[in-house]
Amino acid sequence: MNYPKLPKECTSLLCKYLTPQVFDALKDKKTSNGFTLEQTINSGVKNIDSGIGVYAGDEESYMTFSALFDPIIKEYHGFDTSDTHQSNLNPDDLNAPNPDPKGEYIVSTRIRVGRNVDAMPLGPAISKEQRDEVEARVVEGLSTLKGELAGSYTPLLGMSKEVQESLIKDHFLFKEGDRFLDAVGLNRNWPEGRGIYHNSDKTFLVWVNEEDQLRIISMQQGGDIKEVFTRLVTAIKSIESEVTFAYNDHLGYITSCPTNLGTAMRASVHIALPKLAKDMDAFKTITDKYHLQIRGIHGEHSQSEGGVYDISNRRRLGITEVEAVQDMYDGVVALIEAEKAL
Ligand code: ADP
Ligand code: DAR
Repeated sequence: MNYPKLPKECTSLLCKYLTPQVFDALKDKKTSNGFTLEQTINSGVKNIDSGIGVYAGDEESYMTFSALFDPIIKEYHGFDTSDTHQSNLNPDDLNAPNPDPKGEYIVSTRIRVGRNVDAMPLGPAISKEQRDEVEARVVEGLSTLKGELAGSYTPLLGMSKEVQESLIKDHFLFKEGDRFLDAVGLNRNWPEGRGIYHNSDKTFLVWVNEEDQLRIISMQQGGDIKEVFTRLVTAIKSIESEVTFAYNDHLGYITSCPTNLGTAMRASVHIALPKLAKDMDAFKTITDKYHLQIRGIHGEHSQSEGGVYDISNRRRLGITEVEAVQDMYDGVVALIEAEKAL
């Protein structure tokens, strides 16, 4: 493998930290699953508009290619190699009374975590047989869900295009053919082994074998962030009684993308801020202060519509789940105050 051609306009963390020295140190290494440096960086090499540009094929990748992952993790999360991650999934520790009880600003709230099955390769390095085994084990774990969480699992294989497109349009299902995921092999054998679980009113959902092996999602209309978090925690604990998740004391919950390590949690609101949107400098001053990320309303790499934005916590590693949700909550309170002031 030769040093990749990385155009000077590339601003990803891959382009920043894959120096010729790091490349030479890593180019002949591979993990026990055979995952190579070339596979680790291929998404960022093929998609020069990546923000990060790297994915892990297994938990071991974070050690084998640490010379590249560590500076990326440090820059994205502010997290050092000597730091340890702490988890706190106790909703009692969250101070989050509904910041918009009249529903004037917050359209909907969604909190998701990524999880991967312990002792299995991650999506980029997994075989078809292993991925099918993950699907079967996760579906087994989903059968523990009771009460409002009870629901059904639908494999993507055999799902009608109409149903699939309707679920995606309504923000319930992952999109297909993501080029960033494709370049690292996360779409291999698609749609086999993939699917979606949800309860009857779609306030609780689980994506199986997309970017991570599980995306556990709680969501609802309005701004009752604490209720959404509480539902998610109840579900995580129920599934975890059957399925062991990949976790270590340094990196927390293990995910294929380094931006999701630690809590692997993204807590978001779709919020209408039409006045603030006219002054994006003021908008971004607030989101920077509260460590927030701005996305469009159809997920990552999409645009906002009608002054509605997807606002979520940016930090996921080195803070607890309660702190991640508190980051989002405190930032949303500040954004609503700024919108009101205008
Ligand atoms: P993820 O959050 O899983 O990393 P995306 O940002 O692509 O992935 O979002 C996945 C889907 O969830 C998209 O359809 C997006 O519109 C939807 N979504 C995210 N946050 C919210 C929210 N607060 N309310 C409703 N839908 C949401
Ligand atoms: N394609 C990656 C996305 C990074 C963060 N989002 C994830 N993991 N869905 C990029 O480098 O832009």
